[in-house]
Amino acid sequence: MGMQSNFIWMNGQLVEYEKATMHFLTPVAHYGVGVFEGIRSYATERGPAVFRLKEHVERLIDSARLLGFRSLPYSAEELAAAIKLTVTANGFSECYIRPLIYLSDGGWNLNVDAGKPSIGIAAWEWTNYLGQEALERGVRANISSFTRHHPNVMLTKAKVVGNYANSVLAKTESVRLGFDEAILLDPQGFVAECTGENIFTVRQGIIYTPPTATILEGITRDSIIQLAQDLGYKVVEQAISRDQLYRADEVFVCGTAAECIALYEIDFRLIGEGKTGPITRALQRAYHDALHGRHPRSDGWLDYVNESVAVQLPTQVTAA
Ligand code: PPE
Repeated sequence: MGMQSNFIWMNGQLVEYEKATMHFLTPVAHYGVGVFEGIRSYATERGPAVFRLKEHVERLIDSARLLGFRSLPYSAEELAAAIKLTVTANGFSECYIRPLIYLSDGGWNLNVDAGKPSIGIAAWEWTNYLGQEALERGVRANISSFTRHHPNVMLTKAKVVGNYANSVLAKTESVRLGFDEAILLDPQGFVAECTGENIFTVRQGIIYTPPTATILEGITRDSIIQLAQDLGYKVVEQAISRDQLYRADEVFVCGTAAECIALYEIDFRLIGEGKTGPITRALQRAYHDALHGRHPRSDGWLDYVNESVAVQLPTQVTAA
């Protein structure tokens, strides 16, 4: 996977890729005290456009607040402008964007208040997150032997860096077992989400997805629910058991990196006809149309980078 780019935005400056480094003694590397976002920019007839930028920036700031940061050096408007600047500076027609707010400058003694938040934004070309075959055929998944975080153990609403050790455990186990992705159950034993995606099932024409209590409130999840309702499908948020997954007509996962991908086999059981089902396909098409500016929802969801009004960014970080 090439993560190369020309520039990474760090604390108010575009820094050359090779120079975008952080010190070994940066607390985020030792304790996972940071929050991040995963955003994508897509090619449209009007040039590159960032998908649901406002919602991603809001969640980034919210994640930081949930983790305990009391103030940030940049506003939502400034962060959105910095994200678009990073896309433009790198000249990608399509890319994945990774903002990270991390504890730096003396945040030891396990106290967020003892350090300062630093912010970086990288962009790279990230395609086929779940493999070459994923879009056409779908992928194979297992139920992980690892449980998703209890919300009193880790904040599941926030994209905290440290949370992802749980995803890494589940994904590594899954791939070593020969699967493509892992499904994690919540501490009560109901289906929560995948390592980097939310999950949906379809049975007898109705779409089901787990409630949000123990999962990340995915922005793709929200987009898919709206697109499904536009197409006239009923979407029900309810607890889903493992056997409800096995006997579903269709199961699919969605997330910014993965986009919208069918699970055609779970724990060695074929789901439906063992291929991407018709409702998953219809939602996949609607989602891709929305991403590329070809859907009635596109204008509300896309932020066209070349048409943005410039926002003046402070160059000095003045953290609280
Ligand atoms: N659950 C988890 C645990 C998760 O990490 C993601 C995104 C989602 C659900 C879907 O959220 P959204 O992107 O807002 O629809 N996972 C990000 C990180 C993936 C990675 O490997 O890193 C992503 O898709 O960007």
